[in-house]
Amino acid sequence: MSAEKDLQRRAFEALDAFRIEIPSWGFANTGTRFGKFVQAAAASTIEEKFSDASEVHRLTGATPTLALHVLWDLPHSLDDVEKVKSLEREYEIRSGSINPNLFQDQEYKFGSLCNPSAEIRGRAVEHMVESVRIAKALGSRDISLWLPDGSNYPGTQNMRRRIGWLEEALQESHAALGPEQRLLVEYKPFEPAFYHTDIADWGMAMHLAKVAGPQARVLVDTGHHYQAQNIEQVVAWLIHTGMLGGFHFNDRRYADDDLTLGSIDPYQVFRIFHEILLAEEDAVPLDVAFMIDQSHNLKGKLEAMVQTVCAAQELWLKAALVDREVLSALQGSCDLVGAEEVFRGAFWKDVRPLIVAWRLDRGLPTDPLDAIRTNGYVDRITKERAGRGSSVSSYA
Ligand code: LRH
Ligand code: MN
Repeated sequence: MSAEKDLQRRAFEALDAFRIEIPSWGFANTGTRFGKFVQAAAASTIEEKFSDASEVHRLTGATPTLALHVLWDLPHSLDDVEKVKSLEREYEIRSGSINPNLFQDQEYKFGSLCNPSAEIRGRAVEHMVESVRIAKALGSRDISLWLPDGSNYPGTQNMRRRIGWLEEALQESHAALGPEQRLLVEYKPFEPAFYHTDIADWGMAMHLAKVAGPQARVLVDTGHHYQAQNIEQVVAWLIHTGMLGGFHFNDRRYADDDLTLGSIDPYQVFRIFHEILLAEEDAVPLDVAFMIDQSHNLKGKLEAMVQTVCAAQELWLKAALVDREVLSALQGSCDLVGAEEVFRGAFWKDVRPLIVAWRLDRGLPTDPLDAIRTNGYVDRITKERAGRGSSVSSYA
């Protein structure tokens, strides 16, 4: 087989294997604490979110599942399951990770699972168990937990006591899991708490996942790191310890900006993908969920989502084509420049012709971004959804 044919074969294999989950809230009107710029085409019903997700999957071939946030997407909890199942059938999109909402109820002012009130902690655990039940009813594997819990001023909370409450709550939540299910623990260094956050970094999340039980893993949101942190090194550690469960991909210039993947530092995503592919080549058992977690405050929601998936496919393929055998030899002989040129060279390689060939071969539009900008779907939903207005207060 010619080198060119072999390259195409490897490229097609990598793209066929690449799947990334999209967040329902990525289609909704979202904003910052300074406000929200409403888009007429934004989705506000669960049906509209499935419709938009289906359009993204139709154009990219890479997004068969939709992440759901319990209170935003199933406000009637288990009573909404049948409706979601019928939408799954209608739009051929499966429900993905189930995300509990432990951050918007007034009673969570001083925390949810870490609240000093045992009564409030109890209700927060009930919501966790309910989220597990919803996931079971939908056939979803992952319950993806992010906790805003923390404090704003030194001396106002007992941080060690809160760790104990958290361990108990996660053990109770883990106990409700079905045999195939997983509990993903997401960490974040700050916001909305600005003095301490109870699950602030990967070490804390890993400890809590281990204490929770054997089906718990750590979720890495790329936006949840201090500027100077080496995220791919965190990923390498989580792979080495068998605790990596998944990612929330987005990009940032400063903090948890939730910008579109690859818009600020595409090389960051490439370096993360390399760690995953390296582990796969080393036959390290991996079961990693790729998910997008962004808020499209200014870009058109569909456009931003399609742009994100295309960028992720491109960065995944660049990383997949790193010659890791040659790289390993150069690393072993400490040929620094040689190794760097092989590694960064792959990042600089233009893989778009290979992606176009794959899309053609798979009956997908060769340019999904141009397709969503011109195929009339956005115009149609803009008309259908116009004049509805949207609350400018809550996040999504
Ligand atoms: C918190 C977070 C979390 C989601 C939310 C929408 O910053 O990353 O994963 O629940 O964004
Ligand atoms: Mn996240």
